[in-house]
Amino acid sequence: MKDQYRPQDIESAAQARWTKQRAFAASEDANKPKYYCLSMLPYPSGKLHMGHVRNYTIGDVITRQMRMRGFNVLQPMGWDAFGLPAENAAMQNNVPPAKWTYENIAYMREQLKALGFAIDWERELATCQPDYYKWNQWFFLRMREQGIAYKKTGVVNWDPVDQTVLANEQVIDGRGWRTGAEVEKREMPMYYLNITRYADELLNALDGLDGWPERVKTMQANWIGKSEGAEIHFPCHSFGGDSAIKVFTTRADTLMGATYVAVAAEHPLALKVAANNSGVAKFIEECRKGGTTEAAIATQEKRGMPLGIEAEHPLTGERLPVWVANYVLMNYGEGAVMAVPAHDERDFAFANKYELPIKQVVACENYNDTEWRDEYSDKQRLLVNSGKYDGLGFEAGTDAIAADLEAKGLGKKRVNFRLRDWGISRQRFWGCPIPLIHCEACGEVAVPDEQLPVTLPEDLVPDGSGNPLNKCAEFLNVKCPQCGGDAKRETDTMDTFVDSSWYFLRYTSSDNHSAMVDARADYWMPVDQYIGGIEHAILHLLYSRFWTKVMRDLDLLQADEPFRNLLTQGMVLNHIFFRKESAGRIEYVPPGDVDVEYDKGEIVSAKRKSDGAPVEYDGIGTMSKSKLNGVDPQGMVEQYGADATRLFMMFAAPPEQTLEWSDTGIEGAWRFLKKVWQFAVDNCALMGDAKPFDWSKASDDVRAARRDIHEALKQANADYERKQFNTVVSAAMKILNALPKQATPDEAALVSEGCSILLRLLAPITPHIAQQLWSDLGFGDDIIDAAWPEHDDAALKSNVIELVVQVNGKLRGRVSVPSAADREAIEAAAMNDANVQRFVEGRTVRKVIVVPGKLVNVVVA
Ligand code: ANZ
Ligand code: ZN
Repeated sequence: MKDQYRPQDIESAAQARWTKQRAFAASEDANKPKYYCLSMLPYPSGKLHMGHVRNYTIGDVITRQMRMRGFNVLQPMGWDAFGLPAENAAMQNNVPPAKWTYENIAYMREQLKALGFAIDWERELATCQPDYYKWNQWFFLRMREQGIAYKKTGVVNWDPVDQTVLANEQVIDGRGWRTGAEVEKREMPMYYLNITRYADELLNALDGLDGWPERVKTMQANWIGKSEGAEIHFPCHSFGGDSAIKVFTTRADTLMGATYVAVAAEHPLALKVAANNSGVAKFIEECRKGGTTEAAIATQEKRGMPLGIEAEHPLTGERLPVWVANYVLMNYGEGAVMAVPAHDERDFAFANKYELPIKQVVACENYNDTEWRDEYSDKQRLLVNSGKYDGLGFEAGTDAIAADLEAKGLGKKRVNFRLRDWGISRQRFWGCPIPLIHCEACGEVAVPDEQLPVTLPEDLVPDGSGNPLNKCAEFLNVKCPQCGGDAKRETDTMDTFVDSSWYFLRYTSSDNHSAMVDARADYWMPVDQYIGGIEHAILHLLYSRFWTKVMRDLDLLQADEPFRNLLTQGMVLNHIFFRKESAGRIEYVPPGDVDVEYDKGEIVSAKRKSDGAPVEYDGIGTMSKSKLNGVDPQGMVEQYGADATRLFMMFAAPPEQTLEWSDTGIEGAWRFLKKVWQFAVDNCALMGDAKPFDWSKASDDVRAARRDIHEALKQANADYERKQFNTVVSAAMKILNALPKQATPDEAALVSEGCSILLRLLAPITPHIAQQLWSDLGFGDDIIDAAWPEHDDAALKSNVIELVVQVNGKLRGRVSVPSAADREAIEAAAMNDANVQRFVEGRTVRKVIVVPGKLVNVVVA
């Protein structure tokens, strides 16, 4: 073996070996338990960042350990390759998004390979490949047949200067990101997926996801937002006929306190009034400009206008004024509310502002109708001023009122969800084309299955003036599949969340060109461990769950849920330095270009290396491009090797916590690996001579060292189980420390066993060095095929025990004695202890009490 640890050599050798062996090519094997380990696929932005490295190292550690534990493991990788950044880069550099994307993929693939991940590259996919997105299109058509994909008018952001639709992230403070023009809302027909059909299942099934973090489940539950309440109709004859204003309420019990009805600005009734009322029209126009997020609406000043029409109270027939109000959301419930100002804070503020009547219907002492108190909306109180419903509580009151409404045909109990259907149409180029054709004679026609995929031209360069597909005759012009006449292709593409909603299924059947997935999906699904960022806690995970359930219902899959266990890794952080330029502009300085002075672990001063001038410290934060505090993993791998990089990542923090970048950390990792290497070099010959050994005949020292090793192993295995890889690394360090540095021939067996445990424990984390030493030391050819080490219970039994020594019942010392020691030997050891002697000196020992295995009490007078 080589004297020096040189990661550059051994890492590429190990990687070449695995590639040649197709070591990580997974195949379905009914005789082994399967384990599907998946990390979220990266967006091919150009190069890997530290967050990727951390994510994929966690996944790889799990993958490799499960493999050594005898599981049939699949760890695939792919590219979330459609999306906006490729279009932006295309505009900047005048290259087609396809070229930019495929080049990035090629570079990042090599980066991943250099990190030594145990990936089955034969299943690699990129979502921008026709072979992949063909199945988006195929499945979209199946969903359309089922009514799960349907068309309705939606609102988009429109840049009037560039004449283009903007994604939400391209709208900054209400203006287009490129033109700075005020963004308009435009209505256009779009496709939606009926995820709300699955709302109940998506919510209820969260209970079964034991392997998911509670907080992610809570976020999903809140997003789905189930409310139990009632739908109530307020008859309104202003526009003739029998129409009624429908509202959704969670407080039907307070119906007798309703004093007005309020509708959203976009509500059809408001629009009808606006047609002949310029004041109302103006108000609606203003509301449209305001923020549309729930948070913005909750905090903005409540404003409204009377519509000049009335509605009837469904139980009393009383006439109530109808208002339009900016605090009513069009896309929640019915887009209208029954206002109960006495018991709803928003209605209360509104009624006070516009002097609308307030009628208390829930018992509260000292009710004051000008000062809101939270107890006014308390559900634990009884109804008052509500006629026959007086004295009823929230539930009984709701039931009674709902029953009376139902009898009159004016309402019923109902559940409402916050979740909206998923709008998937994007008026963008770099995405999966929606497979539809517009024919003047036949209308909207599906592209026949045998004509799929509808391929996106890979040579177009967007120029900022909308979707280039609209100007591409070759793409646009087709024959109608129904009548054969001239027709036009749909140019909208799908939301890129579609691509990532089922990629994990395609991996299982990636070479099947005649089906979206096949029976292999049932072998591998569900994913046993999914690893990724918390930023995907809601949408990506919810869409994937939904998509999986739809595929199940269309008999393509058996699984109900895609991901059995979810690990959300913490962010990678680094220091942030900056200085203020003369114009007050902030200039960030990369931490690598800063010399810092510490005092008691705190940064007290910092200077820029390149010019020696002072810089200010802004604390620690997520590595980000804008703050220039990212560290490029490439440099780290080149300098220290993949193993040291991986080791540092795993040692610095448990996977779910934030990880603070540190130069000393990576150096520490590197030094530890050098020590392991040195230990192997020093003891190589000795280990070659190691023979099977009867541990019961070992010396005390050997037994003590072996106990330490097996104790560390036991701890490490428990830590692997709970994915605390940082303490696995500590255990490996303990084992190295427990091994004699200059071992004697007597210790050959100990060193050999300890080293083989150490290498196998480290193999998932630092696979290259583990492989090299495993074979150099003659343990075997391939450590990836070695059995996972389990501790020996017998080794944990101590042959030395520690006893507490008391003098007159007070703790005065501790002594170690062989576990087989008799009374006299124990007594002698206790009396020999220096501290005990101090307390006994000059006194008469009356008696010595020995409690075997526990303590010795010396009684003195
Ligand atoms: C009368 C009432 C009385 C209400 C009361 C509350 C308290 P969650 O729990 O989030 O589902 N609401 C209904 N539709 C709305 C819309 N489109 N925009 C704004 N607010 C709307 O909230 C349901 C409650 O939010 C409903 O119950 C309704 O006000 C309001 F003492 O109706 B409530
Ligand atoms: Zn036609």
